[in-house]
Amino acid sequence: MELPVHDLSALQKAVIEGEVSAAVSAAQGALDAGVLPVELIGQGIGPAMAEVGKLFEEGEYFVPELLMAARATKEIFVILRPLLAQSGEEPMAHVVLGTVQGDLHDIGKNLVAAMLEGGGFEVTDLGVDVPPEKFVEAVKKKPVQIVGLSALLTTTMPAMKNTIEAFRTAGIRDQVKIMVGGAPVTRSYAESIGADGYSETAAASVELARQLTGTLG
Ligand code: B1M
Repeated sequence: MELPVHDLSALQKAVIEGEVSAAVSAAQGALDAGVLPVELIGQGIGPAMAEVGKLFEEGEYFVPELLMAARATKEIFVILRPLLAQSGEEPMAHVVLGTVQGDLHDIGKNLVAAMLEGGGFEVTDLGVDVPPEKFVEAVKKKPVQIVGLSALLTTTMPAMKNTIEAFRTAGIRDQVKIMVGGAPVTRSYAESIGADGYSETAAASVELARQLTGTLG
C-alpha cells in the first residue's frame, strides 16, 4: 500500500538540529494533523537521521550533534510507542531484533523496531552488542518467527554469519527466518551468509517481514 506524502520538513529540521522539544512538538503537531506513526517514522525521522549520518561523514557534525539528534528521536518515540502498540489486533508474528556482537549502533535498528511494531509485529529488542547465544536463547524461550540482525560496521558483519551459524549449531535454524540489514550490508552479502532476507531500509523491513512470515512452514 502506497502511503501519502506529508510535509514533515519542520520535524526533520528539528531532529537534524537536535532540538529536542521542537522535535517533540513538531511530531505531536503532525500526529494531530492526521499523520500516521509509521509515516512519521518512514518519511520524517528516517530521512532526518540519514541526513545526520551524512553530515557526520562530511565532517560537519561531531558526536555531540549526533547524540542530540538521537535524543530527539528517542523522545519522539516516547509519544509514538503507545500509538504503535494500540491496534488491538493479534500480532502478525514475533520478531527478535538486535544489533550484533561488537556493534553499538542502534539508531537504525530502533527505527526498524518501531516500523515493525507499527506494521503489526510483536518485537523483542535485545539491544546492542548482542552475542549469538543471546539470540538463540531468546528464540528458545518463546515462539519466535523472525530474527532481525543489524550491523553498521564492516568489522561486525561477520558476527551476523556467526549468529546464523549459532542457530545451526543449536539445531533450530529451520524454526526461524533470519533477516539482516544495516548500511554496509548488501543483498549479496546476506545471501552469502545464508540469511533468508535483506532490506535496505526500516520501511522495507516491514514488507520483508510480511513476506518471510508468509513463507513459514
Ligand atoms: Co559510527 N560508524 N562508529 N557511531 N556511525 C559509522 C557506521 C561509519 C560509517 C562512520 C564513518 O566512519 N564514515 C563507520 C563505519 C565504517 C565501516 O565499518 N565501514 C563508523 C565507525 C568507524 C564507528 C566507530 C568505530 C568510531 C570509533 O570509535 N573510532 C565506533 C564503533 C562503536 C561500536 O559500534 N563498537 C562508532 C561509534 C558511533 C557512535 C556511538 C558515535 C554513534 C552511534 C550512536 C547510536 O547508534 N546510538 C555512531 C553513528 C551515529 C554513526 C553514523 C554517523 C550514523 C549511523 C546512523 O545512525 N545512521 C555512521 C555513518 C553513516 O551511516 N552515515 C557511522 C542513521 C540510521 C537511520 O541509518 O543505521 O544505516 P542506519 O539504518 C538504516 C538502514 O541501514 C536500515 O534501516 C535504517 C533506516 O532506514 N537498517 C536495517 C539498519 N538495520 C537494519 C536491520 C534490518 C533492516 C534494515 O533488518 C533486521
